[in-house]
Amino acid sequence: MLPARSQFPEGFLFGTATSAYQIEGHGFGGAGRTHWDDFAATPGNVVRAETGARACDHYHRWPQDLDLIRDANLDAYRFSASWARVLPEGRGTPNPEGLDFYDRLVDGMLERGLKPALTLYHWELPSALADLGGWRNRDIAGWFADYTDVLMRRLGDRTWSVAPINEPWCVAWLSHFMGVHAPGVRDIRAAARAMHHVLLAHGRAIQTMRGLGVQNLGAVCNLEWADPVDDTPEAAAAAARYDAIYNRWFLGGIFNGAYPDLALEGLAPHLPQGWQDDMETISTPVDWCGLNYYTRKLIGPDPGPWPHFAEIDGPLPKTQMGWEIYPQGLEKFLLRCEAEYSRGLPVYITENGMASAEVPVVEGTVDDPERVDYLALHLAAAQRALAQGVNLKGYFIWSMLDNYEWSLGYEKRFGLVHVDFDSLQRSPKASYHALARALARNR
Ligand code: IFM
Repeated sequence: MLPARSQFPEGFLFGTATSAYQIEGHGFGGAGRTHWDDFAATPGNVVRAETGARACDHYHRWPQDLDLIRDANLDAYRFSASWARVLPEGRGTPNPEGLDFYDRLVDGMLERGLKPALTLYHWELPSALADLGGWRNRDIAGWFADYTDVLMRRLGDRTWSVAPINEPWCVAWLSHFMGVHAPGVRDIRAAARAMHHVLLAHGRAIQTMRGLGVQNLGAVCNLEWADPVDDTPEAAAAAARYDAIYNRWFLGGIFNGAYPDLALEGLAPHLPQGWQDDMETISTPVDWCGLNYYTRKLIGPDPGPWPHFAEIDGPLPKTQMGWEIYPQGLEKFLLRCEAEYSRGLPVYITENGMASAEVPVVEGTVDDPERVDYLALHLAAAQRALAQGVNLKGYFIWSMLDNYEWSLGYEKRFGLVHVDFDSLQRSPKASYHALARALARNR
């Protein structure tokens, strides 16, 4: 059972999150090509070579989707804008239809009493900028600031909050070192540069929005708790290195203006010259900190080149993603964040949720008790952190709709609402109904 709204502090926000490429249908409305279209068109990168061309067709069905969010008794909707929908070439002439779309979408949220929580970049880089080196090219910070300016001149008077970049670890490490996401590069020098440029772009966007007077600006990082696989000093060192690269690099850069030594030991030789001079821009003050949390990893040493760590399959129950369910990690991160990074700023859990296997729709709904359990366990972790003094202000569930799970295509289902990807019919799952009951305001 999910805890009721009344079991959280007055004003605690509940929301749900999605992203543009995963739900909108990128083939509509004059959006430009993105590196995800290119990545998916390359054999072996994405399950069944699926793309976001149609996705959930949210581009045309957004009124229905916003109604569903309102009717779940949620307070806020975390969504992203697509850079290539706003600027099809990444720079230059905006696409008026794209700007109109986001304009209507934000108004649609306000009309339904939902707070618009905007993310400027959730991974679909315009191909024209990928051609120029994408996140490897330092100029991306300026291109991103210009895009921010175009979009926020249009929306900035009505957004409730804005975060420049969703999950910088995925933009940089997952995509340029592990090669799992677009552009599918596996190269330490590219990774180091992307790790730095993604934060420089974040800082430039914050400064641009401050200049425009846009309110309530934050940063959203994804975190994974790292536990050593055994009691050896080698495993402890490997887990600490994993933690430095995955978690501490981004929070450290944004909130403390410093990168962790354990990550610099391998990345510093590959960073652009004079990177230290950018730390002031990167740590431009923000108003809140967003944490995306799903799982932990068991880490052991690896004899290969730096960073000398390997992920080891863990023993805990897992979601459809193969991710261990470990709510304790969320509590520990909230405490760490408060003590070492956000230090009293409002903190939001900006993503948490699970994928579960497809279950047939029966009488308009889907039975997903495992999702209710997962959410209840993580909400309990959030309550424990609140009781220990963390300035936690809200919780967003990933995701509203089943959607395009990147290189895993459409078969990993994270939604509170089931989507039939043939008919595009939406069917609220049992977890959606449980949430609506728990969040009802006058129970
Ligand atoms: O689907 C993704 C989302 O795009 C970013 N955060 C994690 C989710 C689940 O993998």
